[in-house]
Amino acid sequence: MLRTQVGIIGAGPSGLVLARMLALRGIESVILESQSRAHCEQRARAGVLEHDAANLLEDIGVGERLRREGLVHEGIALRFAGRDHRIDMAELTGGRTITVYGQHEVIKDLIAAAIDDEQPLLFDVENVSLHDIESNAPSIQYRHAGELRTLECDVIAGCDGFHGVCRPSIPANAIRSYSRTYPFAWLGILSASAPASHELVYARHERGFALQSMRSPEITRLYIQVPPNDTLEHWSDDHIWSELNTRLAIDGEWSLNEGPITQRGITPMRSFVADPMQFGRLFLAGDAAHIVPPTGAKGMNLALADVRVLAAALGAFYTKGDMRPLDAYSATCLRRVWNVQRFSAWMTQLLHRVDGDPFAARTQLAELEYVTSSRAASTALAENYVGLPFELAGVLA
Ligand code: RFL
Ligand code: PHB
Repeated sequence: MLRTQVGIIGAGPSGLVLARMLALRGIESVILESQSRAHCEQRARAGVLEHDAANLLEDIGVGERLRREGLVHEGIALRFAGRDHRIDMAELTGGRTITVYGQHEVIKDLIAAAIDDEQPLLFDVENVSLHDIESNAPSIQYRHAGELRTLECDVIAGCDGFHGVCRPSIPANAIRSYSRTYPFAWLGILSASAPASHELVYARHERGFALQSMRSPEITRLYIQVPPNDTLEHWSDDHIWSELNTRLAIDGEWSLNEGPITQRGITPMRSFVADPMQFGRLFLAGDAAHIVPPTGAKGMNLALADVRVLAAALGAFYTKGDMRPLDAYSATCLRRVWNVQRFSAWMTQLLHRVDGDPFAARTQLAELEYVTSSRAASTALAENYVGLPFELAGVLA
């Protein structure tokens, strides 16, 4: 039998950052992760850190490589009707920026720091199950290295992503979920070639959405909108490049730098919120509690915002015996979650093609023209994209 204060399930951004923030407050935790370390460190996912998310990683002591290798961007381009329209985010938000740094790089830095600090962190854990979550003494059962074990704790943090075991451990009548699926998915590739633009390009085209992002000055990350049930077998390399070239075409000089495709995948798009994000002594954070479509680049950022609230609430619980911030955890997080859902759904409808809806196509173009010509509308996009401050009170009051 093992004991800790906080049992954390999942070593994604939310679980690893939570453990670190707790350790900095003198609170013990154990992280249980079902995948191998190599798998966690290689999974290609998010790429954009909001202004305050990058600062948070620096504040908790894992910002050294991020500051050295991360690419700070002051603007993004919206590309439509053959032209680029730059949104100068820094100028519109009083100097706030985003940092382009792959999620798997964040994960590598967090795992290295956890190991340096002797943070208990088990990979390749199987058969995880939660017990007595309504009591003050919940526990987690799991199998590791062939042995069945039990971890007793005061609190469980469910940081195990959308397909994890934590959310389904909450009785169905104690949780409500809200969801929306979209009639499209994203096909994403990594190309071993230099990005053709040094800022992100979000393109709206009659044939569908396309995005040019990057991972480094040598690696381009590209996405295209595809039908929801599409599979990679339909997409030869030539087909992918020709579609990217068509959708990202612009009047005048511009062409993509094509290179070897080193990774590819298709991601379905959904919006999802579980309410409440807590039940008894189980607290859900990150993708375990909510999913946003990737158009706003918000998933990892929202996960970090959740665990920041949870770490502070657990701090109040352990140092002062004050349960109130923990009791308010879900309500505190959901304010930000719904605002980010709103923004992500808005960005999605602004840029994607909806088959058979010419009216939507025309209002979409009108909205893009408005967003790129009105300072008020550009500012609304910019302040949400770089991320609203973690303390929302002053913004949404
Ligand atoms: P994660 O990262 O899914 O981590 C959950 C961890 O839990 C483990 N796990 C379990 N462990 C133990 N027992 C079990 N039963 C378990 N079940 C699962 C998993 O192996 C995993 O290690 O969730 P977390 O920490 O909440 O982090 C969320 C983010 O990963 C996610 O929101 C982002 O990747 C979303 N996202 C983006 N977010 C951004 O902020 N900016 C972006 O630019 C951005 N782009 C993206 C994205 C996600 C994408 N995909 C592939 C979904 C682009 C894409 C294509
Ligand atoms: C990425 O670089 O992977 C990326 C960038 C912006 C998004 C989504 C993904 O909106």
